[in-house]
Amino acid sequence: MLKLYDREASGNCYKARLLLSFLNMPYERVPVAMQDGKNVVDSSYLKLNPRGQIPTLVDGDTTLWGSTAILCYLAARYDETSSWLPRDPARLGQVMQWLELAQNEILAGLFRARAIVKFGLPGELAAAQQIAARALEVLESRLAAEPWLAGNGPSIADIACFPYVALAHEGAVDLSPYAGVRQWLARIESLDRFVGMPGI
Ligand SMILES: N[C@@H](CCC(=O)N[C@@H](CS)C(=O)NCC(=O)O)C(=O)O
Repeated sequence: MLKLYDREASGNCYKARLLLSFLNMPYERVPVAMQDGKNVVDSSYLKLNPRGQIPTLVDGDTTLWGSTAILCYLAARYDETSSWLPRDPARLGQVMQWLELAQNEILAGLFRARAIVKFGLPGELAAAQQIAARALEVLESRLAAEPWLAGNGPSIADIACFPYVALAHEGAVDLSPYAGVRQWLARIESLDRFVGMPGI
């Protein structure tokens, strides 16, 4: 069975849990504790993930770390419809474009603001909130006119960008100026087999 090294409060782990739920895949969760802002891991975990972070996925002989890699793998391996990770080159490129936003402005902005406010981790809140606003403007530039980030249906682009935007309130980031983004959040939450996490 698939094994996900995980923590309930982690938005990056939640990305994997959300896709696994949409794909209706059973899996085992292995909780990783946090102490002083760092994961409590041993050398056997570092062999799986040399960064010491979560999430990490183990599927038989395949071990992958990082939410982006895990989303791509699960969709490519288990989504028989190819809708979560489209094969069409232009749409695949669009998905990758939003995965890039998820790993850059969304992490440096929305993730960091939440880490500072909710978990007391180091960082400059005002700077993180400014980057968060930039990420939300970029999302709004697409979502004001289109329902989904890439193509005309949900994909892993939406899953990758969703958690830290939906958790914006935990980083004192105001979503009220972004009507398209707020409608998109509700659209994702109304999909079949959607699951939440604490705060969502
Ligand atoms: N780019 C990575 C970021 C992973 C990440 O930041 N994980 C956090 C939890 S959300 C973590 O493990 N933090 C504790 C640590 O770095 O020791 C991803 O998307 O998976």
